[in-house]
Formats: sequence, C-alpha cells, structure tokens
Amino acid sequence: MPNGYLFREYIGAQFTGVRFSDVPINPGLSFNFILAFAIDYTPVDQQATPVPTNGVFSAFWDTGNLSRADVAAIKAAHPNVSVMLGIGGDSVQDIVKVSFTPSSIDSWVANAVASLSVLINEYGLDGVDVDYERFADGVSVDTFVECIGLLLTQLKSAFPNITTSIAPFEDDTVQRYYQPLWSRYSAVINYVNFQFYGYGDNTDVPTYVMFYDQQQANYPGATVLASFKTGDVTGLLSPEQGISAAQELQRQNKLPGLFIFSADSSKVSSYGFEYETRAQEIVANH
Ligand SMILES: *[C@@H]1O[C@H](CO)[C@@H](O)[C@H](O)[C@H]1NC(C)=O
Ligand SMILES: *[C@@H]1O[C@H](CO)[C@@H](O)[C@H](O)[C@H]1NC(C)=O
Ligand SMILES: CC(=O)N[C@H]1CO[C@H](CO)[C@@H](O)[C@@H]1O
Repeated sequence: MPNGYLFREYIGAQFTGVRFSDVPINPGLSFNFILAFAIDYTPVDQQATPVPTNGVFSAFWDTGNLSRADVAAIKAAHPNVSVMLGIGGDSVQDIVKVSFTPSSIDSWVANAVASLSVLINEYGLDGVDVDYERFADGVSVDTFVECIGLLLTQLKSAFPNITTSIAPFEDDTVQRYYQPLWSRYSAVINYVNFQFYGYGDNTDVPTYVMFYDQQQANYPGATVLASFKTGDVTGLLSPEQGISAAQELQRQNKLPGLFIFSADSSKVSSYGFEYETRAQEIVANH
C-alpha cells in the first residue's frame, strides 16, 4: 500500500502510570491509541488466577490512568485522535498467559459482541484490534477464523464507523491462524498491525524491507503497518532500526502507517517519547 498518514500506539498494559496526555501528538496525521487490553478472562479481584470466560471481556488496562473521562478528554483536545480497544494480548497482567479458549463459536461470538459493545459504548471507542497470541489445545484454525470473523462482522454492523485490525507476528502457529482469518474475512479488517518488533536485533534496513514484503505477500491486499518497540529490546529490533526502516519503506512509497509498542515503556525509558515524536514526523511529512 502507498504511504499514508496513520500512526498508532499501544497504551495501558504495563501499569507505568502513562496517560494519554503524556504522549506527543502530531496534528498532521491520524493518531490511534490502542488500549491494551480487554481480555475474556475473570477479573483479578475475582480470583487470584484469572480463568477464561468464553468471550466475556473485561478491561485489564490501567483504567485508573486511562479512564472514560480521559478518553473523552484526549479526543476532545485532538480531533485527529481515535481510541481503539486491543483484545487478547500476551498475559493477564503478567499473572497467566492469555489463550484463546472458546467453548463454541456461537456462544463465544454472542458473549464477545455483547461485552465488547458495552466497553465500546462506555468508553466511546473507535475500533478493535485483535491480539490473541496463543490458542488453547483443541481450538482449530477454523474456530478462531469464524469466531473473530463473525465478531468483527457483527461489531461493524452494530458500529458502522469502527476501524478493525489484527496483530499477527512471525511465528508458525500465529501465522497459521491469522492468514486464513485474513483470507476469509479481509472485508471486515482495515489494517494488519504486524508486530515487526518480534524480529531480532540483526534486522538491518534491507532485511526489514524484505520482511515487510513477505508479510505483504502473506496478507495479500492488506494495509500492513510497520512497527517497532520501545523499552527493553534485548535481542530484538531496536527503535533506531525501526525508524531507519520506516524511512526506507516510505522512500519506496510503501509506508501506509507506523505503530509503536508501547507508550508505557517509553514513559519510563531514558529517552522518553523521542521515538513517538520522530515516528510521527516521518508519517506526517510523507
Ligand atoms: C496511575 O499510575 C500510577 C503509577 O502506576 C499509580 O500509582 C496510580 O495509582 C495510578 N492512578 C490511578 C488513578 O489509578
Ligand atoms: C459514521 O461516519 C459517517 C461519515 O463520516 C458520519 O456521517 C456518521 O455520522 C457516522 N456515524 C456514527 C454513528 O458515528
Ligand atoms: C492527516 C489527517 O488524518 N487529517 C485529518 C485530521 O482530522 C480532520 C478532521 O477530523 C480530517 O479532516 C483530516 O483528514
């Protein structure tokens, strides 16, 4: 896809106290915060080890610092800011790993549509990003594809203006579940937030571009967003490598957008929000 004006950033998973208003926002682009995460597991105050709830989602991000009022305030202050909801993620607040665990397609979809609709209305949210990274034993590719595909279809019908995305990364299992999701339900998926920060620290610019081209081929016709990570990147692609790669993708007219994981990490890093500023300058000035 050609160059575009989209910048996105995950926020709220790591409880570093980050607030929307901490993050620099360039007015010359579309800025999407992605709240990380709503999860279909029992809330932590309900039982010590959260267990799956078959599509009944609760808020697990730092709701104290990223409240309904905070969502309304940041959107009022910045007309080009939208706030999305990430679902799934790596872990339930570092207590247990999140696994996609539906009892059946119909029951999971019904519960997910109902519970996510409540969160979307309560918080005034503008979209959903699908971030499941693990799948319970016995959950087939088909079950995942139908659950997520039907969920996004029904949410788009209930909320016609929501933006949807999926967030795969380079892993055999993850690709085996997400690529058929894309091929069957691309009509209800706006972006692929590919987690390029899963690649190693040996990813130089030509290698990043090669990975980008591979993922564009894996998700044909998709708007694949480039990405990098801030905070601890031991062994992984660094923010500097991410910035350099984004510049090269843009030079080749294939940077529709760029996202960072995460605002939480940047807030407590020595460089602060430097990379948010630089990444947005790239996107805004294409
Ligand atoms: C915001 O985050 C800080 C740091 O984690 C925490 O101490 C504080 O209690 C949070 N504020 C609210 C209102 O939850
Ligand atoms: C959806 O977007 C259209 C076009 O931008 C707008 O006219 C409409 O009011 C929006 N609907 C809702 C429910 O926000
Ligand atoms: C670059 C960009 O996305 N600009 C948008 C900012 O918001 C205004 C009003 O909502 C839009 O018209 C611009 O397209």
